[in-house]
Amino acid sequence: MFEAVLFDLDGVITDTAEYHYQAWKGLANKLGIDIDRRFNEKLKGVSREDSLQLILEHGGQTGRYSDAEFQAFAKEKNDFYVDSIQAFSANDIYPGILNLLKELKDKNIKIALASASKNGPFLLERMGLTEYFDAIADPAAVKEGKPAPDLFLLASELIGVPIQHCIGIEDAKAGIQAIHAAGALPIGVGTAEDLGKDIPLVSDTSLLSYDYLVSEWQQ
Ligand code: B16
Ligand code: MG
Repeated sequence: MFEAVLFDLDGVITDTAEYHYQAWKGLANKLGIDIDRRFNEKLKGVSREDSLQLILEHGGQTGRYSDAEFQAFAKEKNDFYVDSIQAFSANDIYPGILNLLKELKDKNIKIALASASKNGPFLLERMGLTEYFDAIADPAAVKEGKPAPDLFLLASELIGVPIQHCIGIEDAKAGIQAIHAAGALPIGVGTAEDLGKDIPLVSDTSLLSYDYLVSEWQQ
């Protein structure tokens, strides 16, 4: 049986994916680059710097800005994003997630956060979820972000559970690839079109429960 669940945050625990999108769209528009929701799928789970790089590439502006300008754009996006999440609370937890965390605690299953976001700890605090997490993998502590396996491997190491005994839950293609590469069982929140046909998928988080995870683990 699985012994731990490694959670992505944005798009799995709460709807910050939309706020990231709005913040990037604002910055991209200012730079004269148009991005839409289809393109945004590529940014999900991807670090702040890598996301900005992808947006500049998309707009044919690779290499146009100095390092200092690049960092200033990344900061501008983050400032906008951080402003937009100040009022987050327990009301913003996605359906089914609090119940799942409680069920996992009851069953003595370890819980860790494997989010690419440096704002993850702040959001868990705002939503009153910090106490459920046995560990938070720091994205700044790993060499490579998603789709590389590093963050999920770090999360499993921090809770002392071999990665092969872990389930990873993700809403992003890059995150599913990272879980696969790490060697855990991926469960996707989203569509087969975005995440692939070959993994267990739920269309929304209200369908996630301990029993559902057990049934997928036993497949
Ligand atoms: P930050 P996740 C990811 O979080 C987001 O999906 C992605 O859009 C964002 O760029 C990345 O975190 C970095 O976030 O700028 O707040 O450090 O989905 O891995 O929980
Ligand atoms: Mg995500």
